[in-house]
Amino acid sequence: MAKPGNKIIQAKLVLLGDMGTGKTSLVLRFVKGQFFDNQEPTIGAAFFTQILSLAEATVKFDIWDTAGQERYHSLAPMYYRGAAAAVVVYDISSMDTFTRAKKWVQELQRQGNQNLVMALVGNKSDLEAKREVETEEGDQFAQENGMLFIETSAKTSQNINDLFYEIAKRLAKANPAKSSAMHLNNETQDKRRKILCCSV
Ligand code: G3D
Ligand code: MG
Repeated sequence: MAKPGNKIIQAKLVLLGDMGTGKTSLVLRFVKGQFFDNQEPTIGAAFFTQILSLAEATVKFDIWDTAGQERYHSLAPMYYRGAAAAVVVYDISSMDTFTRAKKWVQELQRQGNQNLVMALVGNKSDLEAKREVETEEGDQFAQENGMLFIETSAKTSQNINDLFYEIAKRLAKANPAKSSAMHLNNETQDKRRKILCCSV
């Protein structure tokens, strides 16, 4: 819950990355605490919201989960334009998805929002036996590009909350105080949102 005097940040977050890397699964794990072995492919894009309360701020995420297929590529700018944060996802068991993730990072850099908080996520860390992308490779690329880096598993939920907490922390640092306790009093708006609270 928002603490009195705590700043509130509304942040658009976009998930990008190849189809099948686990973007929808990551969001469903974060927003609903669920995971499906047979996750329906996303068509176009899907929208989710979630609130995270940190000690220093309450962050209200508007999350756009994109489809990832090449045929939807031309729609991507619609989702990353105006975003405060972008999460680029690859699958640690597929080098092709890492190559594709690097391309997304380059595209995000070209679109020129200097303040964009970017995270590189190596998902499916539970598939260690099938790993094709070493942790160091992901970490190094992320460092070179000023991104957060984390390996996650939507399946086991490893590091999923940490990913969003780290992004929220960076957003809180980057954002000057913004008003609007009113948003949090709006029960209709928040009815479907699960409020997570943490002590970080
Ligand atoms: P996408 O939204 O990036 O296209 P999805 O990816 O979330 O639809 O996930 C694609 C497939 O990967 C799904 O399986 C899903 O269950 C699986 N998956 C997602 N995250 C993980 C993970 O962390 N570990 C493992 N082992 N699998 C994961 P299907 O069978 O439906 O293709
Ligand atoms: Mg999807």
